[in-house]
Amino acid sequence: MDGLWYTENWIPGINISLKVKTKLYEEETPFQFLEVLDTDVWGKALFLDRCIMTTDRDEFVYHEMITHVVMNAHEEPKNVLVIGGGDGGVIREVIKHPSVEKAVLCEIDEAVVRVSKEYFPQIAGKLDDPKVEVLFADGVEHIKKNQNFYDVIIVDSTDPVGPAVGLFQKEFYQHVYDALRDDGIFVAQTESPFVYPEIVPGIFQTIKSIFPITHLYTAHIPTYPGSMWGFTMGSKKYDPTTLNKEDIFAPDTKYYSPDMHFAAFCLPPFVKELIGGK
Ligand code: SPD
Repeated sequence: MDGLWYTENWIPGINISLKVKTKLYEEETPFQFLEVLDTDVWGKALFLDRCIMTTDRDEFVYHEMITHVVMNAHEEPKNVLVIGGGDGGVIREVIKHPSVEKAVLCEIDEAVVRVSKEYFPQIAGKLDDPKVEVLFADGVEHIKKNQNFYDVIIVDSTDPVGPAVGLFQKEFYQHVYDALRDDGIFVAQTESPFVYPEIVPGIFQTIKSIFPITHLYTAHIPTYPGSMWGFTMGSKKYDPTTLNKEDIFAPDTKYYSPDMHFAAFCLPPFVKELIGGK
């Protein structure tokens, strides 16, 4: 291959390589290795510990789909917590919902916020909105201290290695349940059913053991392993699969729509089998 390429190892035998124009920034933070690259095809890309977190070109898919499915399911989300998500993409989508009074971002690594504001203003640009509070803290500790408070919790973590390991454990999901109000709903990014079939079922079953309503849904994110990406939501009351299509709010979105809301829950048989469904 000619030129400069950056490779992320997905699993043994599968990598993704992006052709790179230049490296714009790198920093060894107290939590992870952060890089910003300018790529030929994907625009600027943010990497943490050598994994793609977001790119200019496909970030909208992930940020819209992790946000609007649960935000629409809740009748009137006022207090919303985003754990992780320091690039600000989820917050940008959350505050499009007029019912939101306060959106808290709890990001453990201030460098992610600082660097995203500088290199990804179109993603991070709403982090200074007056409705937004940014906390540089451990999400696990934050939810332990805020029981029965949030309407919606969105867990926009890195993969279950490094600083995010605790965000995939049963104890954490129980704290999320406790931090939600009686009609609260949460969603987490839960990896690729295609590339990580050994971890997706365990995460799904753990969430299902805590929440009365649990669904896995997917979206197609070209730069994430396998492209087909999974999200798992757990809810105390609202079921996003039974909404009225006319009530679905898709605020200036490019991937999410009323049709995509329902389509995302249509799973191919191999994914249903993976999570023990029919
Ligand atoms: N394998 C990549 C998973 C990353 C999920 N979080 C991305 C952060 C984007 N806001």
